[in-house]
Amino acid sequence: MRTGSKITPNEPCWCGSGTKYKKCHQARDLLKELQGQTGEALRAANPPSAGYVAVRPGVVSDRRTVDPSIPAPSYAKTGQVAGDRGANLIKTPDQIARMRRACRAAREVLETVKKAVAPGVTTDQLDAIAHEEYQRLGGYPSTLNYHGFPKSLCTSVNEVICHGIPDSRPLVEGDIVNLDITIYLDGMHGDLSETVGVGVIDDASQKLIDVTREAMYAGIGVCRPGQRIRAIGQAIEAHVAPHRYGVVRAFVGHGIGEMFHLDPQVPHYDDPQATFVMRPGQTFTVEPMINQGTWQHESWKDGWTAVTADRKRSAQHEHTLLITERGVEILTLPDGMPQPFTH
Ligand code: EYL
Ligand code: CO
Ligand code: CO
Repeated sequence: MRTGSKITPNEPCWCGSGTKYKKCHQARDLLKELQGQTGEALRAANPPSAGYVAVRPGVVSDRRTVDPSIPAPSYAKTGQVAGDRGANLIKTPDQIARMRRACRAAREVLETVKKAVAPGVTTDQLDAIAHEEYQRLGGYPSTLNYHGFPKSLCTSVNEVICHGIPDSRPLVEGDIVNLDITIYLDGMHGDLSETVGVGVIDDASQKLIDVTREAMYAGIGVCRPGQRIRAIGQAIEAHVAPHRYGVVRAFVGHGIGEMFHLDPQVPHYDDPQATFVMRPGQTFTVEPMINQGTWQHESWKDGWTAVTADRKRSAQHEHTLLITERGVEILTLPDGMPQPFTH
């Protein structure tokens, strides 16, 4: 760790390499300094609304076990994710049938967890409810031990952008919380999330949630065979721009199937590199994270939780989609809700 006086560019680097500082660690140090200042400066110049209290990490309960009779993905034991992200992106009719069942079950789990959201309920209690519901439906909670992730859903409260770990923190009236559910069922993953209010929430938070949902549907609405993935981010940015919200860039949607994360990556901003072309039989998610302020994030020391750099609130909605001959079908809609787009 370096402290005190600055090194000049032509002095030997502090790391002991013997190389001049300018040829060694100077660029990385400058970047670090800049990034370190960004969040603090943003928060000082433009603080979150009065009455917003920062979310603090709570206590994470012991790992829950899954009934050994439930088929689990290979990482369930190891925490290591194996497989080829780019293999077999076009699903067969059998794979599509299994995707439908997984996505329908994921929706059921989400609806069950949503009903339990109330002031005083801890996010760990939501994890316990989700954990039981996945198993009742014959499924494995896909996030559990995925790259070592410790819980059965992600609960992202207020300024938490995504990958919030369920813990001992009770939900408070006025909070917003994203519930991100993924089930592994019939050999397929089905992934969806919604942000909901806890009790009565302020108008600014409700508007953030509504615009985020609309932005997700704007992105889904451009999906059809022959369309580039880039069009999704363009549509989302166009919808969000008038509200001057931040569109998160660090976390993206993803192909999904036998593996939780497959190609393509699905940016929610306009990325000229997103040249992948949609074809019938592909399945992927659209899951924009939209912030009241800056699009930039910081990570908690736990290594999972991503928060907004200015600590303003963030919302997210997610669906799993199937590209059809005629357009797009949403696989994670609630039971009986008509498809909003052609398919
Ligand atoms: C686990 C793994 C770092 C999820 C999604 C849970 C979190 C942080 C490594 C993407 C990536 C959910 O698609 C997702 N949600 O919709 N990692 C995820 N984890 C995790
Ligand atoms: Co998800
Ligand atoms: Co996802």
